[in-house]
Amino acid sequence: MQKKWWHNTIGYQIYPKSFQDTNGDGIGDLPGIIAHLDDLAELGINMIWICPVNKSPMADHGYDISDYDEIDPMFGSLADMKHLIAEADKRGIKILMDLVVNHTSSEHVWFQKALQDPDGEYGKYYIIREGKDGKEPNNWRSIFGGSAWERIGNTDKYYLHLFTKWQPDLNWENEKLRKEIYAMINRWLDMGLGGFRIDAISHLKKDFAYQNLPADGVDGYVNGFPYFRNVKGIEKFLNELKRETFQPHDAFTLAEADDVPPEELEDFIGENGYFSSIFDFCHTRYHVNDPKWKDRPVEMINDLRDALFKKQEYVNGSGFLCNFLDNHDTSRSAERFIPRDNIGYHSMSTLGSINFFFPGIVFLYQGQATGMRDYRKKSIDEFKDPTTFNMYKGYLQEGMTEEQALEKLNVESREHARTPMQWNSRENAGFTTGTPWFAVNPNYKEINFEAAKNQEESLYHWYKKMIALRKADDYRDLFIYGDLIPAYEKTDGVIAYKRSNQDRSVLIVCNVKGTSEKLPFEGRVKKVLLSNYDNVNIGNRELSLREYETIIMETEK
Ligand code: TEU
Ligand code: CA
Repeated sequence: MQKKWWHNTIGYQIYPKSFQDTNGDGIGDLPGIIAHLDDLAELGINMIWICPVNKSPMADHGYDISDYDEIDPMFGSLADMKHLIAEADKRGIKILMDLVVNHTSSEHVWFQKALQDPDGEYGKYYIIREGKDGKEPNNWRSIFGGSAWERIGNTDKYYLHLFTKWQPDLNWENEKLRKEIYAMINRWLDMGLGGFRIDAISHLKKDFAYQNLPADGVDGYVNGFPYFRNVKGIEKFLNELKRETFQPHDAFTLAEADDVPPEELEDFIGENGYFSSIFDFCHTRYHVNDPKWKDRPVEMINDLRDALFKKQEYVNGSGFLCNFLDNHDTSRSAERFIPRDNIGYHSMSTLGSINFFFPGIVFLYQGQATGMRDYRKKSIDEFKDPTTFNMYKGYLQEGMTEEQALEKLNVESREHARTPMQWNSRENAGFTTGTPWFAVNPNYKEINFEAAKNQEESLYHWYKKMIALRKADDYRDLFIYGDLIPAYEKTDGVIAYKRSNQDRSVLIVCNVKGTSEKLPFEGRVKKVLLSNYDNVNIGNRELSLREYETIIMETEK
């Protein structure tokens, strides 16, 4: 495999609105990111992905861009962005911006012109169709709920929006539009960005038959994924996008591409793939909204383990998946995988280890290494996101009471990970001196970055040690290029694997449950590299693990 500069990526995702405010308006900003670069460098981070900071009316918190070439004044200026890139560079950190090109904001000048003249030049930048019998062109449901079509004024024309109605989908079939997008991407890459995280890229191509389908919900709409996700023909756009922009810049690209069929993984992330890496979501499906997983039983961990290993088997060394646990669209992973009463240092450090040493690259989300938790809301008014409100409406439509709907959102809403970053125990967790745009979790007095850093045994130090190990001269190559060999796959609640190359072999054993376990152990320990308890119990042919114990050890070859 050809070695690339980004193969040893230890990434960190920033949700800028909630990271650090520096001017007291209650909203995080670019100077706030600059202020914490030293903290991130100290943790061992070498790549930062920042969720969108372009000019935006913020209908979807920045995923609705109204000017690709501007930074939204809420976050700062273009000069701040350049300053950030330069300051990060000094610390060996590359910056990724979020590239949102499946859709724009409805306030983008292209769309405004399209509205004025739907049949004109800019009408062709979007997907505009005639209605049928006074209704939408078809009954696709938007990914965020409701119809995927919105009527244009009093005309009989509709535009397509897979996400909110404030995010009209771009028409990638139009070459002129594609050229504009490529030029814009190149302008950013010329500024010295490391590359991009690429939003919702699997939706670029739509099946243009636009047929009505039998409804699958009380709303009369249908989930249209087969018609607008990974649709045949998308490869033409993805290849061209890479050739015209990323490739000549040797940029790193991390695509949000859900559900890529296993046989196409090589096309996506192989040596000549469209992207450097993709986010793999196989583990985010395990959600407590499924009654089966409500109490986070050990069977869920078994299932999760099988899904993780299966995915790696599919990739089979042909590319680098991004192995992450948390992001801005999910509740915190600890809440999803660990029974509530068991959440603590041991369980969270163990959870953090289950895929940390997998082949692929690592991405942490802000607050993950600090142990931040979900903040349960007492009223629907405390939420901020259009998708949450759509879900709420849907639940009421299905006949749930307001309490039931709220209870569901308290576990399901994608906003949970967006509460402000908890830096210290001072007012508003040190996030802002003003009024935070989204309420700070009141647990910040105990759970915060400063406290975690000052504690000897903390999640922060666990992550820091894991990062240092992944980057250590003696082990780096093993963790990047070594083979992955699953271990103890039949033991309930254990996720274990070996990484091995011709020189070394490291075994990672995670007991992801609240009870102890004894495992047969034939190998010879060369060195215990990391353990989340004070000592380890490795006996004669036996490995004793306490609840949520994790051991990482080098064994004799
Ligand atoms: O999320 C995209 C998203 O919701 C879909 O990728 C969906 O999960 C998937 O396609 C199902 O297959 C991204 C951002 O992360 C999110 O915050 C934005 O709201 C959204 O795009 C729209 O830009
Ligand atoms: Ca601010």
